[in-house]
Amino acid sequence: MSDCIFCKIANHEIPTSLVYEDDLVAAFRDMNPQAPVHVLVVPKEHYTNIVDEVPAQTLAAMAHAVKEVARIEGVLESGFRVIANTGEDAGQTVHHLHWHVLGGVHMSEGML
Ligand code: DGP
Repeated sequence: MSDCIFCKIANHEIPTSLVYEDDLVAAFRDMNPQAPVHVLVVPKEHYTNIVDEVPAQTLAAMAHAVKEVARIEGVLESGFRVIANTGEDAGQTVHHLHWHVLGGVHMSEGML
C-alpha cells in the first residue's frame, strides 16, 4: 500500500535498522518503546490486521520471526509478551498488521 509507513519500512523504502528480516517478514524497534525490548514484527505484504485473511505461511513466518527477535534481543529464556492490537477498541493506530514483542522487564499483571 503506497501510503503505509510499515510497508515502506518493511520494504526498505524508509531506512530503518532492522532487527530481523526474511522474505516475508521484517522486525524493527518501536519508535515509542514501552519496555527495554520493544520490537514490531510485520509482514512485507500489506494486511490491515490479524483478521485480514492473512495467509498461513505469513503467520508462520511472523511466529518464526518472534522467536528470532526474542533470541537476538536476549529475552528468549526470560520471557516476553506478544500483542496484536486489532481495531479501534484495542487502540490499533497503524493499520498494517504488526505484533509487538515486549520484554526485558518483569511485567505486572493487568489486562493480561
Ligand atoms: P498500535 O497500532 O497501537 O498497535 O501501535 C503502533 C506502534 O507503532 C506504536 O507503538 C508506535 C509505532 N510506530 C508508529 N509509527 C512508527 C514508525 O514510523 N517507526 C517505528 N519504528 N515505529 C512506529
